[in-house]
Amino acid sequence: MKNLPAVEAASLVEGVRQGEARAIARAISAIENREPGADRLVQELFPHTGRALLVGITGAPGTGKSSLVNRLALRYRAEGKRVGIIAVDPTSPFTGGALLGDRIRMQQHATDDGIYIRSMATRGFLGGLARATADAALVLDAAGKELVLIETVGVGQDEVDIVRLADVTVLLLVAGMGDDVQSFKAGVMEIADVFVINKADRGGTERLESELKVVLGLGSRGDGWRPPIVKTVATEGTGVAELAAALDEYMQHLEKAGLREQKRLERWQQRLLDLIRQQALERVMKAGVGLEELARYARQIARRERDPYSVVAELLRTAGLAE
Ligand SMILES: Nc1nc2c(ncn2[C@@H]2O[C@H](COP(=O)(O)OP(=O)(O)O)[C@@H](O)[C@H]2O)c(=O)[nH]1
Ligand SMILES: [Mg+2]
Repeated sequence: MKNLPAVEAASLVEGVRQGEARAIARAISAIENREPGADRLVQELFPHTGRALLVGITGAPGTGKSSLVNRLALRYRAEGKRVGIIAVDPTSPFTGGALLGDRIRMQQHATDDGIYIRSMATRGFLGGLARATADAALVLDAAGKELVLIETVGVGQDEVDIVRLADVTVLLLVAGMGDDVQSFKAGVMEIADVFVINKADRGGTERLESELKVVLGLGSRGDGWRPPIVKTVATEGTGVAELAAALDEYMQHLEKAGLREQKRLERWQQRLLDLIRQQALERVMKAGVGLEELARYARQIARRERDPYSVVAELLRTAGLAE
């Protein structure tokens, strides 16, 4: 594990606040790699955060998330807003197509200081991915990005956790991609504030829209918001203005209903729980309990040689977390 020296940390804080791309990159790497000093860095950046709007963009691989994020970013840039992009798409860095897409996107924005793009490694996090992403978003917030777009694949608990830290969440669907509305995990459906049917240049869009309307019509949300459906052609930028308007409307709805603060509090409460869980787990692992030891305990418990509670009590004691 690398180390983040205090001197470097101090200059990083300054660099990030100036919006310097190199400092932002270094800070996010320190967070990703869990370098000693990374928590401290986030602590020092924290008072300079709280202004960015976090937009989560989720959907199955290939639905056009990257393309849409790209278009949204261009639109916000045209309005003079500074934009940060975090791509947490595990298919992104490893598959040729997506990588190419990301490269093109990088080049397009390479000369623009007002935009910063980062993809997050998605392996070896033991559930810490949501935390790393949340902290990366804080870095971009401290760097003065007014919008932080977070692209994530809409599967798995990690992704749901990531999406939960956004102020507003967009779910992309595409007609005929097998992501039939009924088959969608309830969790993902509930999480989306705005639905996008992308690739509207292809057939089946109307049908998917009416199916979606039926499903959405079945339930009502506690916050009184009726999630709109926006049709887009991300590759051409069609519908992107409507999407931006829908995001605005949602934020205004929250404001009017007096819910913005409440949502923020709920999010921090959730993040506190995540942090406690994560740090306790890290402490236990640092005390030498790895996957092998866990497997050994699991065997003992399965054979009824031990019970799970005494094992956990022992682990917490080993980590110095219990008497
Ligand atoms: N026809 C059509 N193709 C699209 C549209 N949006 C994205 N694509 C294509 O779909 C593929 C996947 O897009 P990408 O943005 O990488 O999807 P992601 O995996 O969700 O990030 C790429 O080849 C895009 O060019 C669209 O609106 N219409
Ligand atoms: Mg992508």
